[in-house]
Amino acid sequence: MAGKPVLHYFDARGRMECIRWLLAAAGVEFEEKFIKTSEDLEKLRKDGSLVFEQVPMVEIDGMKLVQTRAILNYIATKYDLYGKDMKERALIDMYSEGIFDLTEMILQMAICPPDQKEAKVSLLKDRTKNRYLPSFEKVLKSHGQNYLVGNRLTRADIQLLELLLYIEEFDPSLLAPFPLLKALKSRISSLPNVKKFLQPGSQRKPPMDAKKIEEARKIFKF
Ligand code: GTS
Repeated sequence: MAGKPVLHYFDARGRMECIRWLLAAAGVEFEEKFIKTSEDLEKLRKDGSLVFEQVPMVEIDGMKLVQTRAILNYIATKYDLYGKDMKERALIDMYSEGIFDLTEMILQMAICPPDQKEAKVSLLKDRTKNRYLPSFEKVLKSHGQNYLVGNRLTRADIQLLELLLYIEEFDPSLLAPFPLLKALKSRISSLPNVKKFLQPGSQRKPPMDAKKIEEARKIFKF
């Protein structure tokens, strides 16, 4: 039997967190090897473990996979969280990409220079209130189902839950006008695997504080 997937990344959310979420929601146990210094990253590069010299990297089923979306696609396919046919998959991809766009804005805001912060916060609030949350609320309203696609759990729901939790952390009032999204959030949060991942002590990561950001800067040289 294949061993647990091994996740190689910095000990923080970043691009790996959506992968942790998907594995956890699928009920898959995983190990983590944390990159603590630029030498650790260099070692992985020298080993030939990183196709494009970047992380996240996940060892799974005898492969060393990089590129966040490729990793998520593989896990979603393997654990049947990717819809039942091409059309469902196209919808899932479309929603996932929207979720990536807003999640990326949130992650970028956390590490942006202080003089850009106000503008980023204001754009983020605007996009959340006026573009992304209304769009997802409209999708749920249009079909009246319990999940975004095909009336069953897919990777899009998991990614959306992760995003909604970040939004709530950033400004809880932003979620208030969206009853269907709030209901989706509670529904997915109460699924047993997800509930477990939400408990303290799980492999879910907290927001980055100033010390973590500094560590990340040293490793990834941004
Ligand atoms: N397209 C890649 C993905 O989605 O996985 C981008 C990966 C990426 O930029 N990784 C950064 C990295 O390895 C680390 S992080 O931004 O995800 O924290 N940077 C080092 C480098 O040399 O690019």
